[in-house]
Amino acid sequence: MKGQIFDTAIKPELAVLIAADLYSYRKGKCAEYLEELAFLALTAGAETVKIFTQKTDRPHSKTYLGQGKLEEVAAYIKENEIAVAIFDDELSPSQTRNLEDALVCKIIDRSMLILDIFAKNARTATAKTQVELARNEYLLPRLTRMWGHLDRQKGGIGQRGAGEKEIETDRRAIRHTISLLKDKLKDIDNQNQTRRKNRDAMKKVALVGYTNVGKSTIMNALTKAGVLTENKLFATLDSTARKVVFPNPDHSAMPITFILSDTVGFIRKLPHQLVESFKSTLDEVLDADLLLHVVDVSHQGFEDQMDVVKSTLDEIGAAQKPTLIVFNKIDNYNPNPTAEDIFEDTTIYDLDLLKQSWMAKENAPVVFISALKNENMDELKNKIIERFYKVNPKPTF
Ligand SMILES: Nc1nc2c(ncn2[C@@H]2O[C@H](COP(=O)(O)OP(=O)(O)OP(=O)(O)O)[C@@H](O)[C@H]2O)c(=O)[nH]1
Ligand SMILES: [Mg+2]
Repeated sequence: MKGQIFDTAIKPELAVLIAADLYSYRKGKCAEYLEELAFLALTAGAETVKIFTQKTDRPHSKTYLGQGKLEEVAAYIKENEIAVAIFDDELSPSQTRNLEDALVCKIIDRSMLILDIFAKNARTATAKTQVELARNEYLLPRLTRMWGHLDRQKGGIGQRGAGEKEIETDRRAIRHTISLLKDKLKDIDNQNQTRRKNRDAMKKVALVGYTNVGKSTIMNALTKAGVLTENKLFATLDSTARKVVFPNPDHSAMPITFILSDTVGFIRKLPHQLVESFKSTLDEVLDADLLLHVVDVSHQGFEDQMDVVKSTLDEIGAAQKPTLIVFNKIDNYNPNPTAEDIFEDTTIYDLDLLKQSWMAKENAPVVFISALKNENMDELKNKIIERFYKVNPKPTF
């Protein structure tokens, strides 16, 4: 909270979070979304000191919040020297401009926040290029706002012409950057395709799932790849591929070998510019023979997260892939109201019941594990093997 002494050299920026609590949301949904937004803010380096919500049909078209709520937020920001207001939706350029005027602090929307985290976490040339492209695409329609704002600050008269000329120059510069980045990504794409062709003879398995569910932890447990795992969002931005060798259950046969890849996590309202520019990374998913859809079963909103993953897979054209659902973090599982909804006839909401319910509910096979505590990892291995036999009646391992 404010006034706390931080032992890190960089002091986090103080932030307020703002969300429209839509009448269409089920109970508890807005709070869950805000918890995620606070986690995103923390990952980006901001400390949430206060949350504002407004019950509404839809966010106000000009100012996101209604007049009364806006004044309340403005007074709080002024009184508490808040540096940044973070909104749980993508704001239009004009909403951002109006909010800057009303709140007199930095205005960040959900898309910008996610882009910022991606920029912070990008390590390789590919990830950096992809993020840079997405940021420029996001920026292009917002340039007018930046110059328009400056014009008004300077009084406007006599500045307008110069401002517009500058906007045009900047727009041209950004368009040029975008086309250079696209060319660069095309080259990277071609190299990746060649690399993938070289492993065409091998079976491919890809880890997919919401961010922070434990994909990289599973990758490391199965391959000792040493991929960074962190209790932060979007720790992984690049796909890592490793060869995995399992002993064949039929001991006389050849060991089972496949390529396992770990890739970028998904999130609710992932900015479409990022989905677009991460296409080449997500090709790993399209190229896979089997998807391991990893779910954090200890997260209250895991069912919503599964829906987000399914619709993102649909968006990239991978919805029909053979899939094994891997419920992870069973060590951390706590019976919660979501489980209560599922098992309304019983008062025991233990893991076994959850397993039975999901096995019946999902068409795809499921497995429950803890990658961190190494629980049920053999079952996961067996299910992967079984799945291959099912996909290819005559396995080619
Ligand atoms: N309790 C518990 N924690 C786990 C388990 N598996 C992973 N974690 C923790 O969950 C956090 C996220 O793990 P990662 O493997 O980085 O998750 P990820 O899906 O790769 O996340 P991104 O790359 O950020 O999308 C880390 O703090 C892990 O230690 C598990 O089985 N149980
Ligand atoms: Mg990861």
